[in-house]
Amino acid sequence: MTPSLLILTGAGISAESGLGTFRDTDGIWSKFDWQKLASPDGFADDPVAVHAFYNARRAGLLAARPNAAHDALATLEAAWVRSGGGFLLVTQNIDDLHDRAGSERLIHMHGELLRARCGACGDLRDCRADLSIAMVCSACGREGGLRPHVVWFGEMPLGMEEIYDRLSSVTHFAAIGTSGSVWPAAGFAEEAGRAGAVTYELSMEAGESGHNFQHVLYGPATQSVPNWCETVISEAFAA
Ligand code: BV8
Repeated sequence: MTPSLLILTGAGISAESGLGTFRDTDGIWSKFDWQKLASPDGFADDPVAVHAFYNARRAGLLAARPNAAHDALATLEAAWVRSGGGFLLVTQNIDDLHDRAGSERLIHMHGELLRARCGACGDLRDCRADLSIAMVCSACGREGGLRPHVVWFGEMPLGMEEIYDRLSSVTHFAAIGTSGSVWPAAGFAEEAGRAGAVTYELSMEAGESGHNFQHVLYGPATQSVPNWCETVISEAFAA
C-alpha cells in the first residue's frame, strides 16, 4: 500500500518561534477568556476587544519566524511526495509559519490570522495590518463587518471533508505539539487508528485525546520533529 501520511499540528510546534500556546502554564487561555475573545457571541458583544486581541497576536506573528520543526516538515513533505506517497499537513494554528517554511499540502482547519473575512458578504483577503470596526469592506462597502478569518468555538472548522477523506485511508498519522483537547481535531488520531495507521505523538507530554499512540516522542519540537522526520520516511518506504 502506498504510504499516506497525515500530520496534525498545534500551538506547540510554534512555541519555540515565540508564539504562545493555549493550555500550558501561562498559556493564552489562562490570561484571556476564549468565550469573550474566540467565539461569535464574544465578537458580537465586544468587537473592539476581539480586534485588539487578534491585532496584538498578528503583530507578534509578523515578528516571528518558522523554527527547525516547521522547516523539517516542509522537507519531509517534498521527500515523501518525491517517493510517491500521499501527504497532508493539517494545522490547528492560525499562524503562517508552516506556509513560510514551504509546506504546500496544508490545511489551516482553524483559519488564518493573516487573512480577514467580511461577515456580511464573505469576501476574504490578506490582512497584515490591524482590523477595526471602523473599516469598510472593499467588496460590499459595509462598515464594521470585517473579522479575522479564524474559526471560533462553535464554528465549523475548515477542510473537514478532505481531512476525513484522507483519514479514512492513511497509513501514518502524527499529532505534533497539540494537547488533543479541542474537537473535532482531537478525534483525528482515533480515526487514523481505525484506518490501521501507525500513530505518533510528538509533544512535551501526553495529550488529552485519549488515543493510545503507538509511538510517543516527548521533548521540544525543534529537536523531536527533525529526528522523527529522518526515521519515519525510511520506515514507511522501506516496508
Ligand atoms: C465545532 C482559533 C461544531 C482561535 C481555535 C465534540 C465534537 C465537536 C465539537 C466539540 C466537541 N466537544 C466540544 C466541542 C466544542 C469545541 C471544543 O472542542 N471545545 C473544547 C474546549 C472542549 N469545538 C469547537 O467549537 C469547534 N467547532 O466543533 O463546531 C459545529 C458543528 C456543526 C455546525 C457548526 C459547528 C471549533 C474549535 C476551534 C476553535 N478555535 N483556534 C484562536 O486561535 O484564537 S481552538 C484553540 O485550541 C487553538 O487555537 C488551537 O488551535 C486549539 C488546540 O490547542 P493546541 O494547539 O493543542 O494548543 P494547546 O496550548 O492546547 O497545547 C499545546 C501543546 O503543545 C501541549 O500538548 C504542549 O505539551 C505542547 N508543547 C508546548 N511547547 C512545546 C510543545 N510541544 C513540542 N515542543 C514544544 N516546544
